[in-house]
Amino acid sequence: MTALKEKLASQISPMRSRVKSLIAEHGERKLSEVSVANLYGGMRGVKSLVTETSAVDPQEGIRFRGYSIPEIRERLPRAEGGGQPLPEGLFYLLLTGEIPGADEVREITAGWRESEALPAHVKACLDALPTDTHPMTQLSAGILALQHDSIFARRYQAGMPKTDYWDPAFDDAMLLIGRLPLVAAYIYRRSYKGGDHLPPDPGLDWAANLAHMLGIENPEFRELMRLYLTIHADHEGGNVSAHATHLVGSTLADPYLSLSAGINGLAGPLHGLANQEVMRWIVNVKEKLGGGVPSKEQLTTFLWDTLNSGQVVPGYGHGVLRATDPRYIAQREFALKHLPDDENFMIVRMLFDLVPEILRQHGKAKNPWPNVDAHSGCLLVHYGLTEYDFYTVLFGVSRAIGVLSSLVWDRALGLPLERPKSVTTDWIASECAS
Ligand code: NMX
Ligand code: MLT
Repeated sequence: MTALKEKLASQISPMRSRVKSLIAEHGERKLSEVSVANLYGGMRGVKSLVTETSAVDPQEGIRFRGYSIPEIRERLPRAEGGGQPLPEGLFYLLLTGEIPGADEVREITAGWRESEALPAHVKACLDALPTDTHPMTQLSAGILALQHDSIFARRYQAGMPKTDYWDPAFDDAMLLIGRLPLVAAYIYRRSYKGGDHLPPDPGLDWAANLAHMLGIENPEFRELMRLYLTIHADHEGGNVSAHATHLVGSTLADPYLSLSAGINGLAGPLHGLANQEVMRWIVNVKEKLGGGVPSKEQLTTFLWDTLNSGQVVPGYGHGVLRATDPRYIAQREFALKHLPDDENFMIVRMLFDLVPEILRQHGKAKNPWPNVDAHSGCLLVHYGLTEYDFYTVLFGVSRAIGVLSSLVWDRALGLPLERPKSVTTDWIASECAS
């Protein structure tokens, strides 16, 4: 058993007892109310899920097991000579609540990279799809093809006791996360590089190896991948990708089937797909104006055109946040350090100055500030990753770390099938009339 799995195993029994006594002592305690507006309003703010790995404060943003983004950037182990946290360290933190040392992180890198070959049937499955199939559809299909190797599914069929569920869920998470960069790079190279695939480099950490397999050998891009794959990993339990993974997992569908569901949710333009939409919006503006950095007046006109035609400004607004997303700030800091004069970054900065006031005047969005997706595209383009449709795949590879950590805890705590009660509009109307 690895040190990580041993640590996790030692935490499960005390946590089960803690939850059991909370339910026994306070089971009837009310934590949230549900209004008619909540029912029709996507349940914003209704406390109805338990997720241990992270929590989002509307003003401060994400905390991973209590640690803010500046704190994890400071405290998580880095690659030799690197300045960004390694996603391997975040995985350890999300699962255990503890900051790992370099040895623990090395063990995770080795674990993720040891079964790195992509089975032939997975390649065949992807190759059966037209190369212009959206990369997120390919990612979801690739994950489903990998499901053939699910240890959870096999052990469930063999008759595993409930108390053991977390164990193969953890093993599946390790194998699946280890293979995701291979799937992502395979999709990228078949979709955009004529199927010229690049073999993994066994000497690299997980994120740097993904950068390598994409075909971008710039050390700064490796650093960007480490940061990117860390900060996109988790955003508490109610976001669509986390919630979908958790919901499907509650049927005891294995981690592959569950993650694929989460990835399908991430592929929506109001969720992760917004990152490709942001870059598309910027390029569209540039094309219409004949290139270069638009003036503030020109950008303002385009922003109002977007709003007046009934579309959203991608990368702005949020279901929970009410301030600038700290993940946006982390990417902005990276850009200020490494690409301060980049043309697209200049436009992203101008949008930061303009959009919040315009959204306020527009008067609809509860949060006029940028979210994580407003920034990532300009960084990726800078290093040569210019295929916007691929961006959400990187988000998905990262998100797997968070949602699969949560899924392991779901199984460890024996969380049941999720099945809320639905009501009809007639029922609501008659309740309101009484
Ligand atoms: N541009 C224009 N209108 C907006 C925006 C925006 N960026 N954000 C919210 N609104 C509108 C929203 O469409 C709604 O309009 P209506 O009443 O006509 O339905 C109104 O403002 C109230 O929405 P909110 O309560 O502020 O936002 P909600 O919680 O429903 O949705 C988002 C949150 C993120 C879906 C929404 O802000 C949005 O569509 N943003 C643009 C897409 C985006 O950036 N998504 C990525 C989110 C982060 N991620 O990776 O998942
Ligand atoms: C996320 O990272 O999942 C997004 O910011 C959306 C959310 O939290 O609802």
